[in-house]
Amino acid sequence: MKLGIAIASKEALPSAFVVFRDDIEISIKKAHAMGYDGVELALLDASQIDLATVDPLLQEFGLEVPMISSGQVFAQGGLCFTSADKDIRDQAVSRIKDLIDLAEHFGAIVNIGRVRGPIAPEDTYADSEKRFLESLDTVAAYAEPKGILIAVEPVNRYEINFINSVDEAYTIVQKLDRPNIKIQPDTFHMNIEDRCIEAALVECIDRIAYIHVADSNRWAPGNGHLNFPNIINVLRSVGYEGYLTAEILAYPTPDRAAQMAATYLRALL
Ligand code: LER
Ligand code: MN
Repeated sequence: MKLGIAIASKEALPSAFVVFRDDIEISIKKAHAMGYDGVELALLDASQIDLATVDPLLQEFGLEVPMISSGQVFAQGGLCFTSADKDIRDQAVSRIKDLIDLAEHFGAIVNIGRVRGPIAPEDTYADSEKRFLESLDTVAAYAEPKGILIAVEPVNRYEINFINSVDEAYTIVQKLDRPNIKIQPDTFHMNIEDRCIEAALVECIDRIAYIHVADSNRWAPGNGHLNFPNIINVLRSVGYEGYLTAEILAYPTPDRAAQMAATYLRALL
């Protein structure tokens, strides 16, 4: 397993949930110094990344970009896959396609988190799910010939009312015959939504491509009551070789949070 850390630019929306919010050069240098293998880029749109700047830095510090996350696409303008407004769905799909093009450059996975959209009060689960699946199918079909995986992230009920548990995500993505659609569990959300974190990870392992790690209080792993030694042993036993990426509150400071996560997780790996 490899270690990642979620980062965004200084201009990122407050809702971008990352540890480092800084010049990408500074974040890459720090991530390398702390022992991370990769940086997850939280983006509003693909134009935020200047490859002429980023590529040499990644090469110099030996880091990968394993994931491009898309939460800000929803947070900024409410663009999402469940919207009853076709124009909003089309804009969300188009923004994700741009992120897929960028992901192809890095060989990164593209995350579908809050951009999946909520179930609106006037809407039904069935209609929302149908629109979500149509959009997901479109972006996965676009990503497939590029060799890019799309990872649907279950997010807890206090943030969104659709696809909360890993079980629910698994059941929904099985409805499409697309092997490049995966699931991206986040241990913080799983602690709220899943009956048993370890059991859900084992049951859904064939679809799990990437994992966000945070403790029960969303601090760096090791600061709450999740049993990370056990979670990591279970993942190892089922052959998981992907990323564990720290997506944690930047407490007490971004540097301290990032270093605590790296030190604690590296010792377990
Ligand atoms: C995104 O990865 C996530 O976990 C969300 O909770 C951010 O709001
Ligand atoms: Mn997450």
